[in-house]
Amino acid sequence: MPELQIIGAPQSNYVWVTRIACAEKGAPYTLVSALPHSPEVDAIHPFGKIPVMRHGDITLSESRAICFYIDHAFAGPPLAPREASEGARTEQWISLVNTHIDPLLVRQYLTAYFFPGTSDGRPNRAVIDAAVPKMEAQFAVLDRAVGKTGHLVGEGFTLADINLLPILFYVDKLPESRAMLRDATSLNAYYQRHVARASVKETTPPPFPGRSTWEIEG
Ligand SMILES: N[C@@H](CCC(=O)N[C@@H](CS)C(=O)NCC(=O)O)C(=O)O
Repeated sequence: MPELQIIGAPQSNYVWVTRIACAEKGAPYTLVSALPHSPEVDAIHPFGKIPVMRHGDITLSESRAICFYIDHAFAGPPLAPREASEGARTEQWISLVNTHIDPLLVRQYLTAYFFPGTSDGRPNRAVIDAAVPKMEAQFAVLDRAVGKTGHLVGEGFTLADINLLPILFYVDKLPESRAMLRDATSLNAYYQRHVARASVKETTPPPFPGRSTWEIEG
């Protein structure tokens, strides 16, 4: 079998999702380090985003498509239920995480800390302060969602959980969101339990170059 390559930067939550998927399936892969809009990424993603994937003649962009491929091309436990309603609920949560949770928690809030774009390089308080009330509402939704079974869908660990965990890892490192996570009892228990999974631990990215830790204190 040809080598499976996941191409992107390990700190990207979407790259991390595909790597957890590989680890859960037991699919061997090589992480090829590349930034968005680099030639190797632009050759595969029409808008230059990471991750992209190469497996022999097969190239793919978009984390959802890559995870579908990993789930169906390799042996190992299914990453999404094959039964219609639970499978659809998994897609629903992947979509909710990618279209609501990621834009607020990652693109807006986390970026205001790690890539603030301020003249002095300090966190962008205006962006953070605007995000906080909306974040509180999202934490409440997630807390309720995992309260019953400790998973986003049914009784098992699925691609829905895989999509959420990297985001929770990052919000656990920043002051306002860490406090919200700790206050959301069910979500915090869910996070602490699943962040200890081997597939998550073995793929956890190092801090951005030039930083020694992910943590930022308030
Ligand atoms: N819908 C894409 C989103 C990927 C994405 O936004 N990746 C970010 C890094 S986490 C990126 O490449 N950003 C560069 C850009 O937007 O130009 C997926 O699921 O793979």
